[in-house]
Amino acid sequence: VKKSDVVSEILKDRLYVSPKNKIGEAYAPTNIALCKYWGKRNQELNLPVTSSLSISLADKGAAVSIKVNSVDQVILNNVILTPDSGFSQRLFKYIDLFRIENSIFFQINIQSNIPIAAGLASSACGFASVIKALNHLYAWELSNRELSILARLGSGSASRSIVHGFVEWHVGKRDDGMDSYSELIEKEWPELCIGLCILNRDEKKISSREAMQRTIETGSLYPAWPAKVAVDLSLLRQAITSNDFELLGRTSESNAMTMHATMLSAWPAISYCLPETLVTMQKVWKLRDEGLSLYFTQDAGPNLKLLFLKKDLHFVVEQFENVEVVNPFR
Ligand code: 2P0
Repeated sequence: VKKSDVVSEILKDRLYVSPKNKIGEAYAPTNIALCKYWGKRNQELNLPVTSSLSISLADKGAAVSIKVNSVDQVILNNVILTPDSGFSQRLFKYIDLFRIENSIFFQINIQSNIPIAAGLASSACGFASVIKALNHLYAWELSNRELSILARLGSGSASRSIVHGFVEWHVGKRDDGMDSYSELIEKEWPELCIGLCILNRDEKKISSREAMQRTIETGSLYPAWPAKVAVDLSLLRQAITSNDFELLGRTSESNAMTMHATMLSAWPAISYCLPETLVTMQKVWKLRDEGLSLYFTQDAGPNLKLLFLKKDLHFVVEQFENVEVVNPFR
């Protein structure tokens, strides 16, 4: 099954019609996984080995506008990208799924307020906002389920960035991935805070795609990963339903540490930690020993995301220099 087969299956006779609107506009929040997506069973369609569960980051994300243009062009945060930039190429390869090449060209204007490729899921909100903007431009009126399947073709984690709130991406069983989509968990948690500890903004040296694949192929601990995810997903659902913050924090932190352990067991081993990452982890553990209800999670980069409740906001901001706080349910 190819990406284009999935697109035709979803859009059917709506594919290749002309844009209905002059401009397509959309916003998508980035998301942070509390139970991670780590490993693909199908690399073409970004089909995961396991389900995953995330929280969308409200106003941290990407706003996109797309309009028909005389040439293909990407403007990222007010800078025109050269056509051969990696970002531009990856984006238009995705756009090509929805047009007959050389028949229509687009200007894509992206405003993103998160560091690109610093392990803060920029591809997640990037592809999610682009598919939502195309949906607006063409007036396809796709459901969130269909949008999440199409966003996944751009980047796995993008399937979780269609909506705000807690989201579960169902692993699915089918080869065409029509049952591998994300869904809102209808539960709000207004006291929940996420603190973004940006320790380094450099582009990462190993992409998630490459790291996942190497972990699957050589990681001696990877076989234990699916069972760990099954347990953690169930604990997280329970934590969310019962507002049990300790359970949410403990499960999220343990899930992230286990994901990184699978990478450490690969060869050559992969570590996204910098010295600052380890120093910050130890600080979290020390504060927790002293009674603070504070946890972290880490993705494919050196930055940590802190999890805590609103009652501890002032203390956390005092303790962690430059932490940027997001309230996902504000
Ligand atoms: C996640 N990550 O669940 C995991 C945890 C990073 C660590 O999804 O190859 O950019 O585009 O499907 O979605 C980052 O990987 O990978 C990611 P592709 P993606 O958030």
